[in-house]
Amino acid sequence: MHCTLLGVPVQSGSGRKGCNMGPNGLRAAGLGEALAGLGHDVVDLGDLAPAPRRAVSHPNAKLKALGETVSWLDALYDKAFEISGNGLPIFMGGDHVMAAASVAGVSRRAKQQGRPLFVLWLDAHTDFHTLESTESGNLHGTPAAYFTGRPGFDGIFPPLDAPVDPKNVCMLGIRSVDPPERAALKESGVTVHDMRAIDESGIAALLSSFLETVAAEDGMLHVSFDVDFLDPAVAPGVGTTVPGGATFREAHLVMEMLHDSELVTSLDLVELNPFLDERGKAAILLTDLTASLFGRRVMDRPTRSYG
Ligand code: EXY
Ligand code: MN
Ligand code: MN
Ligand code: MN
Repeated sequence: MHCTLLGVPVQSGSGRKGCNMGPNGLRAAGLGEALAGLGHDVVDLGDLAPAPRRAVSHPNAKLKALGETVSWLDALYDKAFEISGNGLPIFMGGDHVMAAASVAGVSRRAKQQGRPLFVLWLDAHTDFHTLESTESGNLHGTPAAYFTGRPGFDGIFPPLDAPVDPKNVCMLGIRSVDPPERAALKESGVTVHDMRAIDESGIAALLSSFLETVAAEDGMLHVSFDVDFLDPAVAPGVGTTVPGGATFREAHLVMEMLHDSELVTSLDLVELNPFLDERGKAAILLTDLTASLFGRRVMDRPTRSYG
């Protein structure tokens, strides 16, 4: 596999500092070396720079750092489309607002290839706020609303050439949803598996069923991995910890199953905040999880065909 690493050191969407060190945290934890050690062809493009600022404004006065954040999205949207044409891009965040542009860019690529894009959203949060509904004003709470084509982003976020069908989005690990997000999700067609669903059904059954659909429709699959999907006990290096998250083994199982499915075509690793981490604990776990997605295993297993 040809893997392209791209650092996206945006932190303005999170309302706090430290996520801009995320790409270097992953490099220090040995992400590139881990993938190369598994036999992959790895290129690290270094860090993206934001595009020149556009004049943008919105009536919601709570929005934080709109202009700065949009300049990152403008740059990443084009870059994501470009690099998704050659191998598997890994977008190293940076806060989760960057998924607005990484997903929109790879969705444009999927449209060009005549295939549907599916998104697996691994997160404590649904990030389904519009620019109107966000209470915190932190734009990392909005990307899933944007790329599924919810209204109100026009002329502010990059033009969305290929909205992702909400029915193609599966959210896993959810345990913090704001009331306006809950109401909008109910109408949307997005599949939301909260932690209770994981407790009751087991994470493997929920993921298998989604992968069946991706394969049956010959979809491309983008995985957006927010560090706060994980329980804070195993991954303290994130600004938005929510107790009761995925365990070390649940997370590895997800990544191992994704590997065996051979369906993943792009990946975000977001919200790592090395300033809040404990001796690289979250950075190392995120690196090890990514290695599982790219084929690290205890014992050999056959790939599994879905669909
Ligand atoms: N729903 C909350 C808000 O809108 O502020 C929390 C969003 C956290 C987003 C993190 C990255 O996943
Ligand atoms: Mn190459
Ligand atoms: Mn998130
Ligand atoms: Mn989150």
